[in-house]
Amino acid sequence: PIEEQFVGDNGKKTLWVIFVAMVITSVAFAAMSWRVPIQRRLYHFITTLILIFASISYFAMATGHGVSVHKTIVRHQNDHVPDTTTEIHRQVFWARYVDWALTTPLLLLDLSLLAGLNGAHTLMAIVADVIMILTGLFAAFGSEGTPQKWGWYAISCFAYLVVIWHLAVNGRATASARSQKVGKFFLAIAGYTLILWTAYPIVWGIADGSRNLSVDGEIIAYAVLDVLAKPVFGIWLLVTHARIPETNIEL
Ligand code: RET
Repeated sequence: PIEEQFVGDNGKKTLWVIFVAMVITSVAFAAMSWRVPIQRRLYHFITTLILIFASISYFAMATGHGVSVHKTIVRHQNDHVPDTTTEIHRQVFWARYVDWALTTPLLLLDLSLLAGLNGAHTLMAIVADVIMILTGLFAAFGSEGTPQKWGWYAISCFAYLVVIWHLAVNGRATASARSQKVGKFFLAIAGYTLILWTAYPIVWGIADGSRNLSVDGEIIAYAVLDVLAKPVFGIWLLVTHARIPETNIEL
């Protein structure tokens, strides 16, 4: 038998709603940047860019373009009758990986600049992040329907630990060296980021990995995470940055 796991009405509606939310936030962040001198718009620039990429990716998913159908064959073994198989056809949204490959490095750049992390640590965190997303892409697409995808998943998780190490250990030290205020703010926003980002591989494992969550359920779970990781993160960063002059970076 064939089991079809496709997007439904709730999923479609959610994609459109988040697309609109991302566009509105892009415009709002651009507008916020006009209120500060052009030399001080680095965080605004990076954060607006993150929202623009997210808008494009959600548009691609909502229109049904950033998606492909995947086939997995599940074998049911039993002792008495011949083995039976189920073919699972599931929609996988590749537009997410394009989005993540661009926006997670930019989010890390925001955090690195805030912490005053040096160029070497920033670069290594970003490289590990790109490896995390690309191996996650292989987990989802390069090993369709094979158990080896969990191997790619494990590599991706390892790269994620490298990202965390750079940010949590080195970022925290440089942030608190800048000033007590910067240290406190970095601890809060990086802790928030850590919790949110860790939810992504969990959702992936349940949805894409083991196919135990419907496509609509997956869309809604990622939608909540995306709103928290981009618009909410961005507002928090830009508003607080404006109140802490020592986080300024002159271009
Ligand atoms: C994957 C699957 C493989 C294992 C790991 C993953 C991590 C993904 C992360 C995504 C973060 C996305 C964000 C989007 C912004 O809106 C690729 C899901 C570790 C951490 C923050």
